Amino acid sequence: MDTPLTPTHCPYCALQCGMNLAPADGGGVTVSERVDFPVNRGALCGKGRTSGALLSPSLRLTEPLVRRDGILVPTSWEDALDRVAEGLTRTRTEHGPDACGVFGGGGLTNEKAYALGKFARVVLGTSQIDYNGRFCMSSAAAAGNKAFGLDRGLPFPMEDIPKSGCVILVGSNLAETMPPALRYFTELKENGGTLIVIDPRRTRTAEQADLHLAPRPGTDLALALGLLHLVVAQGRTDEEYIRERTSGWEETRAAAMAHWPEYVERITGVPVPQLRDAVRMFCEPSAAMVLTARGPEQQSKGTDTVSAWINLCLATGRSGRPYSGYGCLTGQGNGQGGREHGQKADQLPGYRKLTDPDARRHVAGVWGVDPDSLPGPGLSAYELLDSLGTGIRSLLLMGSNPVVSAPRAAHIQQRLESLDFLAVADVVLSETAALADVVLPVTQWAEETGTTTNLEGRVLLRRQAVTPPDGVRSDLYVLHQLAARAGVEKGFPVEPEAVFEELRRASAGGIADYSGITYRRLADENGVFWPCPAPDGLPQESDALSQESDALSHESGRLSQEPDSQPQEHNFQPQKHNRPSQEPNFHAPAVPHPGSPRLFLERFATEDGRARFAPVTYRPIAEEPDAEYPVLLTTGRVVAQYQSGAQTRRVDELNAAAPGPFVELHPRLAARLGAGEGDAITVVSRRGRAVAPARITTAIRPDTVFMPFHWPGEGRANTLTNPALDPTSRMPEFKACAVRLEVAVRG
Ligand SMILES: Nc1nc2c(c(=O)[nH]1)N[C@H]1C(S)=C(S)[C@@H](COP(=O)(O)OP(=O)(O)OC[C@H]3O[C@@H](n4cnc5c(=O)[nH]c(N)nc54)[C@H](O)[C@@H]3O)O[C@H]1N2
Ligand SMILES: Nc1nc2c(c(=O)[nH]1)N[C@H]1C(S)=C(S)[C@@H](COP(=O)(O)OP(=O)(O)OC[C@H]3O[C@@H](n4cnc5c(=O)[nH]c(N)nc54)[C@H](O)[C@@H]3O)O[C@H]1N2
Ligand code: SF4
Ligand SMILES: [Mo]
Repeated sequence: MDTPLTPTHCPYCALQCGMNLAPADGGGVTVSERVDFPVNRGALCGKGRTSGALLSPSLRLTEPLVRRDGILVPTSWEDALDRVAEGLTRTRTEHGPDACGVFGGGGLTNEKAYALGKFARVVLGTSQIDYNGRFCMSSAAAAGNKAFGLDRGLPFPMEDIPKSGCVILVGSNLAETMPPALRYFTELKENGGTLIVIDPRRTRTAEQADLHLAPRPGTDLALALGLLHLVVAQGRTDEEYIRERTSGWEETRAAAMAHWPEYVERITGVPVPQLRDAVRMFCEPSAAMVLTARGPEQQSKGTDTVSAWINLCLATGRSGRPYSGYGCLTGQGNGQGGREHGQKADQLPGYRKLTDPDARRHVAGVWGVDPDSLPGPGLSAYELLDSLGTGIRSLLLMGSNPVVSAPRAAHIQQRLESLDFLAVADVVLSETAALADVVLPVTQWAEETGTTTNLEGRVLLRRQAVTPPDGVRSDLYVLHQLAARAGVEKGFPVEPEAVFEELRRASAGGIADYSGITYRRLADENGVFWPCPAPDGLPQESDALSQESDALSHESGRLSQEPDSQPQEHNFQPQKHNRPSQEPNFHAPAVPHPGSPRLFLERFATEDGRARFAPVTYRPIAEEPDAEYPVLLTTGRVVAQYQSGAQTRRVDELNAAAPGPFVELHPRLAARLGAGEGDAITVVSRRGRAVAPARITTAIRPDTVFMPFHWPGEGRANTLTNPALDPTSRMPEFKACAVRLEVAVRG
């Protein structure tokens, strides 16, 4: 007999690889290949293949925990939820709503991210909500919004990559961070295109490159400006495109011309001939792309750095043309959708601005509250965590493990410990959950249904494949119960599809418009790209939902307002489709919008339809090496561990492949220190010290060391990192800080 297969998507990264799940003998699931999903066509990395392991009740949380006499002990759901409600209510009463904080995650489904943002604003009435995506792609988002009027990581599907003529990958090690995506770059080369990789390390990705540039960490801004200088000097700009489709060129050109190649070589360490080779390879083909990831983005000037790469694409006429343009490789499972629906400090669903009166009116209408009751923007992720125990006294945390992943982590751990009350919803007892007063064990991926939006902007349906263990409830249930305890009986449905139906209405007319997307379509069409407006305005409300929203009551008194019946004007036109007209047709049933795989082909999402240059200039990292701290530390990932490791450190096969932290360093640096392979190296920064074994390799610059950040304890890389923030995106400088090295113990 055939085993029933559930087609779904991986719980981990933003590629959201398709996979099939079948119930396994003795519980859990068997993961198998799912070839009908185009992004990975069946291929999975080791994390995806082993993702079923974490369903085992022996590895995950199966009952709520509360702290008694300093120790976490099992309790009932009623008791756990009562305590969370009490903790939050007490803080709210004693210190006001803004003393309650909420911290979310880019791994949460769209439904959860939406409900969490609504919970913060409507139930807690707090402005203090942000999420770990701030540590991820916020710099690229800020630069993309500025230049294009819209932030969708990739404005084209991955399948366009092999059809390009040249791709520059800036600070992405996708051979380790999204292994199945490497295929697109292999195909690019097979088709005669070229690959340039920019990384201080000769990574597995860099090994695939036709040209590898290895700049000093934190100097990508100078590098991009130097390339633009050469583009101008060599007369390789696309003047017609600049005239027709952009604004702000003159100032930007002038700024770039101050960055002479020789000056750029001095800053970056990349020889001028390599800069010239890169310009030639990028400019000669008729189509070319720049894709950035965390390398250039996780810097205290990440936004300007991404702007400089966008400038290069605009000056050469690349963006908004077939198989060309700028894209950001988003990281977390729902890194894209998680940044669109309101768990960000400054944001309402549909990628709306919290400060925009029309946006407030629209969303308040859907929520059935007074627009004036919605708080304003709050603190960014690091600033929020930094204010714990002082400004913020109680925190509800869902989908992040900042004890391991936040910069200056020892300080953040202290801040978490100084809270009056901490509640953590998680699948496992993460290092952060271990500090909580109440731990809520929630359902994960294969145990529930929900949508995610992958790095291409493709909205996907993740389906439930197994029944969760008895003691476990969903994040949506948690929010529903907490809202009810605060007197908000309606508006927080437990059913994911009901939340999605409301999200459709809340996003309607916004930038990230999901109103034309339904669960049915997602199942039938294998994903739909946003924006996807409903063809005849707002979607039909389901009966259940209209009751939900109409009856929404609020602690501070019932504030009723009819939901907006008019969709807002789109501020841009999705490109033309080869489907029938999208004009409303009052005689025939409206034709569904096909979704928008490719953006900007006709115009950009700015008011005038033009892309905006940004006249950025170089500035150094926040903490340059000096006599006391002479070496640069950069941080990142290895293929077998995911993020803070809360999930993957529990999987045997992955631990065998990547058992612990290490310090990667060049033989010349090792020789200066007198360190041998495997020797314990103490790495000291102004924030603290960490110890890990030496891994000696010529694949890294001699002035730089690299540590992965997946582990807690003495090898925690984030004990060292610098929380210097980008002024626009508030992204911390994970990718460069000054350290000194000592040999701790001979191995
Ligand atoms: N195995 C695995 N896969 C993952 C994840 C994981 O934790 N583990 N996390 C997911 C998430 S959330 C994300 S955000 C993505 C991240 O995906 P990537 O961005 O590919 O990952 P990182 O390793 O953080 O950084 C990429 C590269 O940047 C380089 N780099 C360091 N400093 C600089 C610099 O100053 N300039 C440049 N140009 N490069 C620099 C590093 O050497 C590294 O090779 O991966 C996703 N996939
Ligand atoms: N030094 C350094 N630090 C970094 C980075 C770096 O490159 N260098 N990268 C940064 C980046 S890009 C990122 S994205 C962050 C990520 O760092 P974190 O925010 O810590 O990410 P995760 O480890 O994925 O944590 C997710 C937690 O949520 C839990 N979880 C999973 N699914 C669910 C769910 O559905 N509901 C709930 N309630 N919980 C769930 C997991 O078990 C885990 O404990 O780290 C950042 N930190
Ligand atoms: S590449 Fe990402 S989405 Fe694909 S299997 Fe690996 S972790 Fe999962
Ligand atoms: Mo990330």
